Order: sequence, then C-alpha cells, then structure tokens
Amino acid sequence: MNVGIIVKGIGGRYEVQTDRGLVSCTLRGRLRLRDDRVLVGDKVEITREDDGKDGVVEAILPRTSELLRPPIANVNQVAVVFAVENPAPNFLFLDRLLVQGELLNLSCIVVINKADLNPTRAQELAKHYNTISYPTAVTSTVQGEGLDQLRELLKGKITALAGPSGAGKSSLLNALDPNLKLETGQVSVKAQRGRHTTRSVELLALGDGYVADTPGFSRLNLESDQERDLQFAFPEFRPHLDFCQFRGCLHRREPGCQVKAALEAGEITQERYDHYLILLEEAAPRY
Ligand SMILES: Nc1nc2c(ncn2[C@@H]2O[C@H](COP(=O)(O)OP(=O)(O)OP(=O)(O)O)[C@@H](O)[C@H]2O)c(=O)[nH]1
Ligand SMILES: [Mg+2]
Ligand SMILES: [Zn+2]
Repeated sequence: MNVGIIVKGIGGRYEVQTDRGLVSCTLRGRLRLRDDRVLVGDKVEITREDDGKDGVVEAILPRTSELLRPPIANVNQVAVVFAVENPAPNFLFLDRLLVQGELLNLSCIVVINKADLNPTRAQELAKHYNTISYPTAVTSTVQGEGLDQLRELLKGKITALAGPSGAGKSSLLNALDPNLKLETGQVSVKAQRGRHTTRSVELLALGDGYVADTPGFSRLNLESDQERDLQFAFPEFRPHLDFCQFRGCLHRREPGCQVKAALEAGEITQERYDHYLILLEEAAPRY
C-alpha cells in the first residue's frame, strides 16, 4: 500500500502523486458507489499494478478541509491574487474572497501582481493588507519581481489561488515553474476583465507544496447563517470584539461598540468597515 495525493481527475481516472512518481489510478468499486465524490487534493491509499504506473485507489484518508467552488480537498491556504491595474481591483470582491477563506479557517495571503504597471500603488496596497495581518507578495511576471517572496509563502502548503480573471494567476505559476506551461490569456480591453482562461481543477506540485490554479471565481455569496461569524473574519476587528458594551454586538449602531471606536481612531479603515456592513447585510437571516 502506498499513499499519495490526487492531483487531477478526468473521466474516472485519477492521477496520484506519490513519493515514487505519478500513478494513474481507477477507483476500487466500493469508492465508485459512494455518494461523496473523490476530490482533487484527497490523500489516498493506493495499490499499484506491476508496471508501477497504474494503480487503484483503495481508500480516501480523512479530509482537513473541503472547498466547494472550486472543488478541492485539504486546501490549507488561500492566495488572493489581483492586479494593481488591468483589470482594476474591486476591493469588495477581494475582501469577499478573504472573508470566505477566513470563514473556512484557511490561512490567507495576498498577492499584488502586475506591480510593473504601478509600483508605488502596489506597495501602498501591500501595506494596507499587511496592516490587516495578511502576508503579502508584490509581484511582476514581466520583471520577475517578488517571485522568491511568493515561493516562500507557498512552501509546504496546499494553496488555492483565487482572484479575478486576468489577474495573472496562471502567469505567476508559469514564472515560478516554467515547466508548467499553463495557458494564459489577454485581458480584454473593452470589458477590462479577463476571460477565464483556466477552467479545470488540478493541483500543481511546486517545491514541497501544491497549488491549485483555479478558474477565477466570479461570485461568492455568504450563507444566511454566517451573520455572527462574520466579525471574526476581519482580523483587525478581533482585538476589539471582547470589549464592546453589549454581548452580541454586531458593531453597527450599538452604544459602547469598540469596533466603531477603533474605526474612529483610524485603526480600522472605513472601506473595510463598509465592506463588513455590506457582507453583514448579506448574511442576515432570511425569514
Ligand atoms: N503587465 C503585466 N501583465 C501581466 C503580468 N502577469 C500577467 N500579465 C498578463 O495578464 C494577462 C492575464 O494573465 P493570466 O495569467 O492568464 O491571468 P489569470 O489570472 O490566470 O486569468 P484566468 O485564468 O482567466 O482566471 C496575460 O495577458 C498576461 O500576460 C504582470 O506581472 N505584468
Ligand atoms: Mg489562468
Ligand atoms: Zn461592537
């Protein structure tokens, strides 16, 4: 018996990365019957055929996490990737991705790409996300800048790349490992949006970690039972949460709210606070 990780699945065949190379596997019958799908990222036990290149997945080991969109198991980090320009950043969308990562208890990092287009702004944005607590990398695939920094952040992790289409996710992975040869696309000038070049889910081995180059998510809404959890998904709110006058404070108009006090003291930015209110509205229970 060998263990490995499913890096790709197409039409009933699964590529499993083991420490002795890639094995192309089918599923043992009882796994095929099970309701829960086998996911890319699943750690599995396999038996090999004599040639060593083919095998059978015998069992799936317990998952530590499960992403639904894109469907990947055992992700432990989300990298939110965006371009400083072209396409212009949508900060609410980026905060939405960070909040989703936080709510799933994944560690989050921020990658500010296309720094060549506006180096000063890229540094400003890095400072913004650093202040919130997020590790950041400022990168340019054109100038080869920030790649070591990014490599360091990806080390030993299973990372899902998230971010708008056209941000340069596939380009960054190609820059980190030219052997990958991922397809990249032009950002359409008219829409200023990318074209969702990347479609399938696959884990790419990078150093001793894995990265999923996911299709740019287009929409991520909160569930209606996440109203109370949302405040914890804003790391800069956390030091203040225990000190509000009212237990159960949702930091809107309640008196003695320490989150509002931190906002007024400039420790929390107006933009992040506004995004909190928008997402809070979205997560309100619907009767
Ligand atoms: N100026 C500049 N352009 C870049 C940089 N990185 C990528 N690009 C360009 O941005 C465009 C989009 O890059 P992709 O890597 O396809 O973007 P993506 O995030 O993978 O997009 P999807 O797969 O659609 O989600 C391509 O034309 C790249 O050449 C960069 O650092 N600087
Ligand atoms: Mg891509
Ligand atoms: Zn409060």
